Amino acid sequence: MKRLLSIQDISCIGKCSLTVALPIISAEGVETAVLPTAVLSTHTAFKGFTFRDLTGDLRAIAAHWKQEGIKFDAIYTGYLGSFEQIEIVSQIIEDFRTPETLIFVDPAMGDNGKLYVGFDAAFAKEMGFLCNQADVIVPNLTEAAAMLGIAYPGDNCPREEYENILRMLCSRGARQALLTGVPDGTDRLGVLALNGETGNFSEYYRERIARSFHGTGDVFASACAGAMTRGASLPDAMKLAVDFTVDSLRATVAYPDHNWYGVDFETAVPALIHGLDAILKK
Ligand code: PXL
Repeated sequence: MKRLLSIQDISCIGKCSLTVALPIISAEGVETAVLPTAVLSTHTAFKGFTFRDLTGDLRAIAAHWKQEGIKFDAIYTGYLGSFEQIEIVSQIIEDFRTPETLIFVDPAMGDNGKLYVGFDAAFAKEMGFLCNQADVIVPNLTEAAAMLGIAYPGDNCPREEYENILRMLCSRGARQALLTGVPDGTDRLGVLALNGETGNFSEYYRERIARSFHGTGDVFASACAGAMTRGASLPDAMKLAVDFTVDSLRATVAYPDHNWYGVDFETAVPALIHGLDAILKK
């Protein structure tokens, strides 16, 4: 069985980061080890959340794994809370990566043109350096623009602009870059990816669901990272992950009194498993 290490916070309530990555990637048939970077009572969209920083533990945990000879087939990083955490995570990636390890970085920092509470342009630049070490990165437009230090392009610019953003991200070092939240006309939304080694673009769109929830990017990234760890290509994994995200959103809004803080991805897990099986049998 493949083993993936997921490095991000654990928000006890909120359905994002590790509470999303663990169930989704496990369901995809991948052992999911975790390195929790912080414990929060809720994600940061709630008011008054508690925050226990675990930065001081990260190096010792990784050193113990080294001593035990533990290896990972993939390392998937998400929300990170400080410059120091980015630096430590970058070091852990270098210490544990082999030519076969999949390094998958979701620079979870913002959405809809705004960075989350506590992040600024300098932090985004630092996250950009982590992305340069990765095999696959999956920023949304807000995160990509912030890392490149360009203005948020909005979500109705010409397609060439999205392609240029991907070229810039790959030219900095990421082997494959994928943009989430890319529009296709007014009523479709999806992902556009560039394989920096072949120069090939791939894309996949579904109907736009006019609601947004926290953690949706984590649902997408987890499904995509897990599928790639099983051996799916990025074009196959991203389709699977977009369908899973749309299914999760649909399941959420189907309830009149649905959560405002996260998506009901749990309902969509059976279809995710079948979809991944179909890809692996191709
Ligand atoms: O990736 C979403 C996320 C993860 N972790 C924390 C967050 C958020 C989004 O707000 O606050 C702590």
